[in-house]
Amino acid sequence: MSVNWSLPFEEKIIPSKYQSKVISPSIYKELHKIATENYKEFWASIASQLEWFKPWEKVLDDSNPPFYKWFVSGEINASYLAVDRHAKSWRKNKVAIIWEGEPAEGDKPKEVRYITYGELYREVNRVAYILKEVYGLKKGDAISLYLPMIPELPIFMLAAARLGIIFSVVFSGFSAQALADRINDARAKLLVTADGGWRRGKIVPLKDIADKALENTSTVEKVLVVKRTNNNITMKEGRDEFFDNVYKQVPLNAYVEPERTKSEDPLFILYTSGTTGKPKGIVHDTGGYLTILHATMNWVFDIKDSDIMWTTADIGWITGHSYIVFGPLLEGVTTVMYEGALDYPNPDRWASIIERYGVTILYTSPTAIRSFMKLGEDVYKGRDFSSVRLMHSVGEPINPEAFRWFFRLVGKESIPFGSTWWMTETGGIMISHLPGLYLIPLKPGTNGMPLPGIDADVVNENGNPTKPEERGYLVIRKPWPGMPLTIWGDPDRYVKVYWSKFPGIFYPGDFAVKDSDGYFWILGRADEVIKVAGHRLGTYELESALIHHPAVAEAAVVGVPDPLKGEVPVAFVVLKVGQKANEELKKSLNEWVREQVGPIASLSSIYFVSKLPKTRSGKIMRRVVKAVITNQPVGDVTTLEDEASVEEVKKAYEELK
Ligand code: 6R9
Repeated sequence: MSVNWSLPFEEKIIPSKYQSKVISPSIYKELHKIATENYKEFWASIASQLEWFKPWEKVLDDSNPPFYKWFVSGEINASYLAVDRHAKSWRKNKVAIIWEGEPAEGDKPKEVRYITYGELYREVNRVAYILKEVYGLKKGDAISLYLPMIPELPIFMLAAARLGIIFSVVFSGFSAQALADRINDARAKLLVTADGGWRRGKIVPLKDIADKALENTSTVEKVLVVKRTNNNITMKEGRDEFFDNVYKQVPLNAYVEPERTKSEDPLFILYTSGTTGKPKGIVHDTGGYLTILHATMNWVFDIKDSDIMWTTADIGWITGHSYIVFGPLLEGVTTVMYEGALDYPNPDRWASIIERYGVTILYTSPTAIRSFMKLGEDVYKGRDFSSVRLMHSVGEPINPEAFRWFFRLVGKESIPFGSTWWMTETGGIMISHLPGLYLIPLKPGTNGMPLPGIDADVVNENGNPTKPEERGYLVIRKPWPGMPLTIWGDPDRYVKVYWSKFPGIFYPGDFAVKDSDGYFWILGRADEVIKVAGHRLGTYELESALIHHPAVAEAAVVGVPDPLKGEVPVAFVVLKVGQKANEELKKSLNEWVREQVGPIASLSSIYFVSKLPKTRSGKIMRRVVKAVITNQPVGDVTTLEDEASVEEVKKAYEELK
């Protein structure tokens, strides 16, 4: 199948400021080949640049695939590497984290904190002291962190890592139910939350949501509450404690010895959406994860000691874990974090952040760029972007228009700007431009090429490599550092989801094409996962929420293209007999879903139908629903139970368009 994707496969741009780093795609391919053929040796050489307490005994244990273990028995500690090493060096007074709270109005935020490595060291140690001495937590225990974007979040992550306590950050836009599911699955003993968080001038009542979640959990013994918004909350005797009260009792110079965690010990669990209702707890190791971060911070971000790096994501997602917290701190640079929204209270808050802190490395998303673009260039007149020397995008495919616009506005068409492909499961960036190493020319919309040592390819249904410009599935053939250890508590599912479609090779679930120069273009998900404004959601999660509503009999949710958010979810709903289809019910269904899953799960439209396209065995054919509403050929429908259902979907959609 040869398809015209109307992508600018041929357009090549050489950023003038990185001219000396530019090499031709064919030379890069040779370098890539050598590293990838010798991937164990190659990754060992990268890992050896980190500081290990004890060297590994084996580079890769591949005796039980796909449960690979990297740098087996090597001893290393993520918190020691990200904090102690710098606090004990000349970087002691260097700023590790610049944090700004949500501004009330205007350009100047009320609250800004510059946390030096020396201070971070003290805070992380004091919090580790609390975890260890006050709550008696130890290596292998799990804790959940349900916090807004405040410095306590990275501090708790680093304190847990120091002790080998497995942390699970739950994005603060998730609902009580989603939080309860994640706490239960992780078997978390402690929950750390806040009274609330600021977003667009409103308080997100995190403690209230957490209280609701805790009604349905059994493992959490204690709750620590950080005061942020001072809203009224209820504290449960014997269970809840204000963080401040505990913290002030900890000796100022508390020191907690970092655990000699093993490379293959879990560092964290991060839940992500898949194709079934239950979120998957992706477990990351320690040594492999730090290795991929070290590699990508250098190759992809060309990181230097003088850099101010700003990743505009939320720490609740993998991008925040890797490139707000662990990546930048591992390299001893300054990382910027902000609370609230990029365009509140002023539409150009993001530009003001770049200017005020002199951001040099910018990592953002296509959705963010498109929302800036919508306002037109005048909004940014007079803004100084000259500090930015390199930028990348992540989270979803970037459309060439958005690429060109941002490249001109911020990049002055002279600095590297790529779209880095990776996912929660890969731990770090896998396909990208590598301005820190050698740079192949940019093409608007492409992802570039796989990193050295990353054996990615595009294959057809039979697992054979596709021809240039032919659509296929993205795969990764060889293990890499940063890959998951497993799905928490469900190793069979890990094998089934990622390693079974093409036996023995990793299947991420994305469609991709490779062009004739060998550049990769990731086109979007091949499964029932959608990216709404860069947030990963399973349509199945939304469906499960809908069918729990008393009025709903059946539901199908699919993602449809959206000019701003990339994709948005729309629902086709079959009501129970006797239920009235009206606007009021639509509203209540939407509220219901937001409540069940979280405010990020807003359905863009709801359509009522009397039947859904299903196979004869009763499975909803979302593929058919999606084809109908996106005006694509419906393809093979021989297994369809009732063809009239297709017409029904079409009619419902057309009528409301
Ligand atoms: C890092 C992150 C992973 C999914 C992935 C893919 C999409 C991410 C992309 C991209 C095209 C890019 N994706 N980066 N698609 N170009 N540069 O986003 O992780 O939330 O787990 O999502 O995001 O579809 O499969 P995660």
